[in-house]
Amino acid sequence: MKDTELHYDAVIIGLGKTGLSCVRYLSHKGLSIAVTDSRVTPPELTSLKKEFPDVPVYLGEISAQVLLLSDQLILSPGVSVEEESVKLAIEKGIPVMGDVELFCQEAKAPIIAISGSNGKSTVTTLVAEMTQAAGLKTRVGGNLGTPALELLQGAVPDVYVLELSSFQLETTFSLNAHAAAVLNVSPDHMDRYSTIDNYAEAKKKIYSGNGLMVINQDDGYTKAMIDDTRMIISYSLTKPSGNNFGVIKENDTVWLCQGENKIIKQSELGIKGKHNVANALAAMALVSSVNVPELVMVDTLSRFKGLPHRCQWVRTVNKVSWYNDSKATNVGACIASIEGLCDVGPIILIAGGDSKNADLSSLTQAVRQYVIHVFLLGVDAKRIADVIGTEVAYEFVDDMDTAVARANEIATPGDLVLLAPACASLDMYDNYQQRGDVFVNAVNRLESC
Ligand code: UMA
Ligand code: ADP
Repeated sequence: MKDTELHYDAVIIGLGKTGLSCVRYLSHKGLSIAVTDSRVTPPELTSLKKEFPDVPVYLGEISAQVLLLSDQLILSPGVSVEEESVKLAIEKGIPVMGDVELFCQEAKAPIIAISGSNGKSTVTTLVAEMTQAAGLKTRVGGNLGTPALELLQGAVPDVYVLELSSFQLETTFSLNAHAAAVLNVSPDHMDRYSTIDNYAEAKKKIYSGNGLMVINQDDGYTKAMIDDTRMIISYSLTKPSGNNFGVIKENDTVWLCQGENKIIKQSELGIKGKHNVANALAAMALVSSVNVPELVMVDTLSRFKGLPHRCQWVRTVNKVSWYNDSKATNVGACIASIEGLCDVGPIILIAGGDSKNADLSSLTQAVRQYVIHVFLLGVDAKRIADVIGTEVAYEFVDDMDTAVARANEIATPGDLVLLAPACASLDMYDNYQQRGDVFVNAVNRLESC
């Protein structure tokens, strides 16, 4: 048969984790499908060939010719709707959706949905730990790692907890979350969005439907998303009003509260830093929608010590503390990291990588205030140097081992060396985990004297 005579019920664009989960889901439904990916050897090619040897695969480009053979397109989050061939298919009237849309059309349990530039994985994990500890059968995934469609397997749970990226939200239309939060909006993925307003607009889609809106009162972008006709619970790092979540300071003690009700002291949280107080408040506000008891919230918040590669203490060598925040992949996260750890001591910062075309200027103030020396690596090292200026010393290094060795040479007792790159890792590493591991291994090789 010639290509022109071919027809598919769906073409799946992208053969990463998401693409493979869509193949499994749609094949099971008996649809005729094909897969395409711009890469010649996409990550899940071997699994696809093994599990679905008969599914046609078009590699090396996303060709409009292939897309036009289909009734609908299922787009992976790593591919933009602005991709030329996808745009052309949309113009021809072919519907485009993502895996989360397919999930929403089928999900039979309430969804708690979390987005934001930073803190998503931490809050998603906290929420899931809380609902689970409260006895609710919980399935957790989405941008966190397990593709949403895989959560549909097996018995229907009591609650789904989904981390959703702006990319996933762009191609989702049927979400009606039981409770949802955009934790914050700061510049990220500016290689995919023309303005930060466009990026915030994509995130706002998480509030579609009529569920509870959880709003961060301290973030201008999320505050602007409030719909007064809806049920709203807000949180803030200030004294809360009404039934909202916030903090109350009493002498030297900071309490996380709902209204006047003091729930847990900041010092008792397993996760550290001001940004994590906000994360804890967001998690409590979200699980209040499914009646998780306060005791369960408190127990989870004191037990949960944070996810790997997020502001993680690695080691103290010669009275210098080393922290790994490889997941600080944008400017907002890097600033939160610096401000969260500034009490530990003067900071020697290791930063750089792929800035994703972000405006880096907001780094200047935090670096000048708390950082004594910066080591810069990666493709956008020079862009960061430009915003630091001459007030703080910086050096360019070729790799992480050199950054660690040089930081070790100049650090004096009481200093803190922090890997918080403010950039994605993909110019030098497979992912942020590998970057963090390279850092941790180098730190573990340092000798104490
Ligand atoms: N790609 C191509 N050509 C293609 C398809 C993809 O070059 O034809 C590239 C993309 O540009 C991207 C990479 O391949 O750099 C992966 O894209 P993908 O859509 O195949 O990704 P998946 O493996 O399916 O993983 C996705 C999420 N990845 C992205 O959104 C880029 C994962 O989030 C998520 O865990 C997974 O689905 C399950 O839901 C990762 C992520 O980095 C952690 N997310 C971004 C973030 O958190 O900032 C949004
Ligand atoms: P995400 O999944 O959105 O990337 P994570 O929970 O993995 O978020 O945290 C990544 C990094 O973002 C952390 O290591 C920290 O540097 C920063 N961060 C976490 N929570 C917040 C927050 N609420 N506000 C600002 N930065 C944060």
